[in-house]
Amino acid sequence: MSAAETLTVAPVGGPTLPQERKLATAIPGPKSAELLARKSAAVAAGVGHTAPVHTIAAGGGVIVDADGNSLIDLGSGIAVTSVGNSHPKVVAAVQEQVAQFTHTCFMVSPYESYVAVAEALNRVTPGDHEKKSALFNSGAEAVENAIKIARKFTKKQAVVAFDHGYHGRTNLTMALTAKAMPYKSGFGPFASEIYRAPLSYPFRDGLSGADAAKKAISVIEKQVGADNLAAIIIEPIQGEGGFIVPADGFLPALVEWARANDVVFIADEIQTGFARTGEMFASDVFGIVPDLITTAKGIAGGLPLAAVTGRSEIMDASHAGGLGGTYGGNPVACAAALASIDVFENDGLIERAREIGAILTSRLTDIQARDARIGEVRGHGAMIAAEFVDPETNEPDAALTAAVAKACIAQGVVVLTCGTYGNVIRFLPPLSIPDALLHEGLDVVAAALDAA
Ligand code: PLZ
Repeated sequence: MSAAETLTVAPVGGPTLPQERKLATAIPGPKSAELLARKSAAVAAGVGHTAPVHTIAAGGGVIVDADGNSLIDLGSGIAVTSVGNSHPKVVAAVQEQVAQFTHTCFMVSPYESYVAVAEALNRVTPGDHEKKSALFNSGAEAVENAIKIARKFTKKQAVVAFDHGYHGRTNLTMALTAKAMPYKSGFGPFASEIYRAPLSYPFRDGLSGADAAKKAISVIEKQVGADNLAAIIIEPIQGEGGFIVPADGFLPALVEWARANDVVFIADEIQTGFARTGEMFASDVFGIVPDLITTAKGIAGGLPLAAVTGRSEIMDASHAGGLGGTYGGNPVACAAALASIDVFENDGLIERAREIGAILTSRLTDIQARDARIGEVRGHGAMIAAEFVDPETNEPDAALTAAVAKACIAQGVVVLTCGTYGNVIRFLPPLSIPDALLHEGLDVVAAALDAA
């Protein structure tokens, strides 16, 4: 039985929802419109939304709204519900834990599930060296802590991030993030000692991995200096930046340079982690072993949890009390993570991500073959994107991208855009989506592009 079949017949929670696209009303329907009116009256304007719906249930490959619409989910709440929404094993683990105790603060009186999550992360992350982990609440918090840990270990301060990189919305992570609008504009001043290097972006720079790495290393050596540099942080495949897959050899060359220069190499796998790319981690796709790895999103089936995992000597450099937080490694989130990691490892989800990737890639390249406005289809596993361009000039076409995404949502298919130039549609379906629903979602995308 495939992973998708297992999940669609599961006995509890969201996955028992009918796996269908159904439009009962226009989107938004009246109940969704009512919630959105309350939202604009009560919720800060800075908190946006992609699909104008009042969600009441989700599971398998659908999101159901209060008006009776059933939308195909091709975004997984930004790569979070990879195991599927309300996966039965996650639901059971959470219910059991929530009835036992909800919180003690791990720094006050420790509990087993936190330790078990750390052990699992030390085991499943790339490399067979001795590792340790620390748990946090959000991706941004994990990134902040990875930087703290690297600085403490190296006794150096500078950090290099890359063009198109995304690392979060807190002050330090805004500084690491490349794109001004909407993430940084007006929110400065930003943390100091953050520098930016050029990325390998084969579709736009035409460089080999070796040449792109040479260029990046030259910028780092000339503008920062290895003696000042604590860490390099990079998403092995960029997420918000546009699902940019670096050319072969780029990441290994950076890792090699970092190791030779006592610079901590941090892979931000918050979006790429946990089977998403058809490997447990994207670092495995490129054959690299990072010193530290940040994880979040897919780790706990929708509950807030994040982690930093890495070489024991680096992780142990911080003094006792230097790392932590009230909620980091909350027991309910840890129970969800243990259940999710069990599903990733034992229910064929890596294989399923590859199957989904094969469908996405073949369908999107078919569309590209008859429509030159798709400049590139790229990604790995169930993390695939299409970059939209003006076919004459290759210039990014953000207006077309926005129009296609909007039309898809109106037709009951939730897609997410991304990219520095806003001209990429990314596909991140839950790994529990049935094939038929994925195909139907892509039919809608193709029709929306034809009509645009
Ligand atoms: N690092 C690589 O993808 C989160 C953010 C969406 P948090 N990406 C989605 C938005 O508009 O806020 C992300 C990521 C990578 C860090 C983060 C930050 O993770 O859990 O959102 O803090």
